[in-house]
Amino acid sequence: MKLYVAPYAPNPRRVMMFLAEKGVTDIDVVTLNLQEGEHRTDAFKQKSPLSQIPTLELDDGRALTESRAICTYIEALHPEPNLMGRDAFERAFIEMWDRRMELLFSMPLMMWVRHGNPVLAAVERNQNAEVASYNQGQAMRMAKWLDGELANRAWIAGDRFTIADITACCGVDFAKMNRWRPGDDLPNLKRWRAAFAERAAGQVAA
Ligand SMILES: N[C@@H](CCC(=O)N[C@@H](CS)C(=O)NCC(=O)O)C(=O)O
Repeated sequence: MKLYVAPYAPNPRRVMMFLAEKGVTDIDVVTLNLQEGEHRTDAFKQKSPLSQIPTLELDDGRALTESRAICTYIEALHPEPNLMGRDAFERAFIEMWDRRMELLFSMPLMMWVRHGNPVLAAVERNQNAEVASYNQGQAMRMAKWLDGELANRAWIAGDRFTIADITACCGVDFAKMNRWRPGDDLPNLKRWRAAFAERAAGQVAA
């Protein structure tokens, strides 16, 4: 199998962190240069019609895009350590937290960076300062709420590490490009990020 990624890109990093936690090393990682549009070639669109990464290409030529779908596939191939839930309730509970982290936290953080950081002008070709500002506000409100949630537990979906932690971390780390990271005003989020750094997923370069 081949996994198409790019340096600094948060969604491919989500999959790379998932693989690191699983200890999976038998996937070829292919690095694309987004600034030079290597993901927009006709050949790559055959694999990823929306020109997005991560893209996982199976040995038989079938492909998956969408980071969470790729993680679901990896979880099925490598069930341990479990990152997406063991029974019906836990699977749904972790999915609930993962979707909250993706849609309500990491997405606004990423949109803030994509629309607000000049370094990404070649990738986000319609940068809009108002979009950046709106998403920054959404993300900061969510960060405060999440900080309160983490006052009473170690990890985002409970007392064990799951995909929801990986998803949140992708957004948090991407926002470093806009010089933001959880500080002393968000002590529980800061503690959570420090604990993340000790794990296998925490060793995957941002
Ligand atoms: N929902 C998708 C989002 C994928 C995505 O936005 N990937 C970015 C990199 S982080 C990308 O391919 N950007 C290239 C572009 O938009 O031109 C997922 O979770 O995989």
